Amino acid sequence: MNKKIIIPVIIIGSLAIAAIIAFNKTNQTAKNGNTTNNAQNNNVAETAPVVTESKESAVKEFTMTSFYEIVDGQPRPQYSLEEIMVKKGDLVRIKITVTKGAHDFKIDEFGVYADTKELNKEYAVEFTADKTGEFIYYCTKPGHRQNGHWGTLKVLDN
Ligand SMILES: [Cu+2]
Repeated sequence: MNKKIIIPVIIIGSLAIAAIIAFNKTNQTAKNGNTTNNAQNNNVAETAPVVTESKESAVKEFTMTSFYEIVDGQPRPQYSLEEIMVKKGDLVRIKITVTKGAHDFKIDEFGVYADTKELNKEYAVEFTADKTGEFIYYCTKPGHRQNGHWGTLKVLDN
């Protein structure tokens, strides 16, 4: 009589304990999982705005036209901006639209080149001004630089 009752009690008790242990383990895993996810989310949330902010605040955008005009019977090619000033580390974006003639745009020291061959089409170059100094942007078409088709990029120390 007693044995008949005790054995089922032991079995049920064991099952109950096993179930409790299993449940606790699952809970811990779930908690750990959540903790990990939260940590990752926090990292993303903390990092993302900083990156975006620094990028946006550092982009220096310039827009210029590129063309020639006749001065004293001679063609005078030129850029509408004769000088561009940025700070070291800035991401520089220069938009160039040729409105008259055939021209291009080059900065040797930053490996920047745009073949701005289509009239009235906006071309853009982008680079990081990672060194200070004064650099010349110019048109490589024969005779253009000598006749004025150039400007100065000034990169200042922070
Ligand atoms: Cu030119």
